[in-house]
Amino acid sequence: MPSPGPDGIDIGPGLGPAADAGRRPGLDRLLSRLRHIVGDAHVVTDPDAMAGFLIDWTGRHRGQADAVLRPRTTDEVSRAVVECAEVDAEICAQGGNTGLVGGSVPPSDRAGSRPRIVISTARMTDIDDVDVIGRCVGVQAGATVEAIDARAGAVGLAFGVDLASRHSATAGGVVATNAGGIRMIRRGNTRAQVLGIEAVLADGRILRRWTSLVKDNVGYDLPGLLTGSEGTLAVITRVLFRLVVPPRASIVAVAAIDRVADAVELIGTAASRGLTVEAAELMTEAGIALVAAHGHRRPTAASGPFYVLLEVSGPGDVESAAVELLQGAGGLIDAVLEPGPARALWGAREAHTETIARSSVTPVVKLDISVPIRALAEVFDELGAVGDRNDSPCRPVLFGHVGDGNIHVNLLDVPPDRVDDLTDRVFGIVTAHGGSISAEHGIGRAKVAWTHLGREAADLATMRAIKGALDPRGVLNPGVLFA
Ligand code: 2HG
Ligand code: ZN
Repeated sequence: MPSPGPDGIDIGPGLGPAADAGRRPGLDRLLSRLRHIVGDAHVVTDPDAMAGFLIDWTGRHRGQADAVLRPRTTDEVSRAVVECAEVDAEICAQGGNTGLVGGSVPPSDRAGSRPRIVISTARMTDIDDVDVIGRCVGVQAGATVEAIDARAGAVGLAFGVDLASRHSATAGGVVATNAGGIRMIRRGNTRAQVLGIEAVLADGRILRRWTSLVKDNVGYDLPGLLTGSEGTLAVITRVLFRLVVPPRASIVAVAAIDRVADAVELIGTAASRGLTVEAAELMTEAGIALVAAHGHRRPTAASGPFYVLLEVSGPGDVESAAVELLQGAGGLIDAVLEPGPARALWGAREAHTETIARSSVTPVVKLDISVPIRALAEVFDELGAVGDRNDSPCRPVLFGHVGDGNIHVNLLDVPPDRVDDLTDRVFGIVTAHGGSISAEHGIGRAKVAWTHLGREAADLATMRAIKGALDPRGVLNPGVLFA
């Protein structure tokens, strides 16, 4: 589990199991039955041992629960959920706890009397043998992105999802949030990688849609529905992932550039010359200066207001094609390039999240948004200025997946009473440009109050109807996605 970010502001009552646990009918009996199912050692109730499961990565969201359950199999999850249903217990599923919107920790309040259990997938890490011909692999929900990719790599394939938190982020987590990540521009989001799913429904039944068939059109796309459902519809226990053929060779280039538009143009030119864009990231001098101050190598000798990282592959001599591309690029100040995977060149980009977390005196306000690519440059300008007003001063650091129109808006040193105002301001800019308030991190607890900005009334009502049908008692991840 990753360490939480900087010391958080406690936005709810105390961390840990509720002191008033005695007032929860059926809790003692539930805990004893859960111990019977998974073994004593895997029903954690000690406050110190539970602490890491009850605070999210950003340090902004702290929850309370009566126990953390660590099952090993789908069958154990199913039996545990049946027991929880008996006493109307709330269930929060948790993978690597690397989410950035508070969706992976339980609620902070204990208003009701229902018991509350965190189901951690930490022990569910099995990865099946890869189906090399069908190019897919079945994994348990707790398998990490890194482990899945390593297993695929051993047979010459790759996992289509990749992200900086790869060593902790899990299959269940990336599916529950429909994670994007750095390969989205090339491979699509997590939903595009999901062929099949196994999940435990709110009443304990096991839902299994598991087929590697390329064509299988029988009814609703339930794996697609559960992908991105943020733990509100079922507990995901296993996933059948599509695997991809990695490029034979790639080149990673980082260029210091004058304008956001130069990055957009570079990506377009690369594609029009027959290069395949494997990744395209944008950073600013504010972000690069911050990571450099924390010991990371500056990517280029000369600095610029913006930096674009481009990873390309293609037929023929990719290196020469990349050099040619950069030589003809507009607004170019300086550039370096290395053969992929070029982890060191990626380092400055991938260090952003951790470094930003360590550099803010208050938990970072993280707003993951997307806008149409044509509006990117203007939106970057407007977002860069959100902290300029005296009533809500803050330090913005913007970076993101430029090819997807996805900007990670990180606001540092935000006084706690200005969080909502700044969020309103950022989302105001985004919606005015026809963008989305959540590009890839989900809604979680952090953005529930703004969901109406992203979906129309009939759309929200349809989502609520689905939630009501699958979880009529509202026990699965309460407070996430819906108020
Ligand atoms: C990334 O792209 C992640 O590195 C995290 O989505 C973004 O820290 C963030 O805001
Ligand atoms: Zn991202």
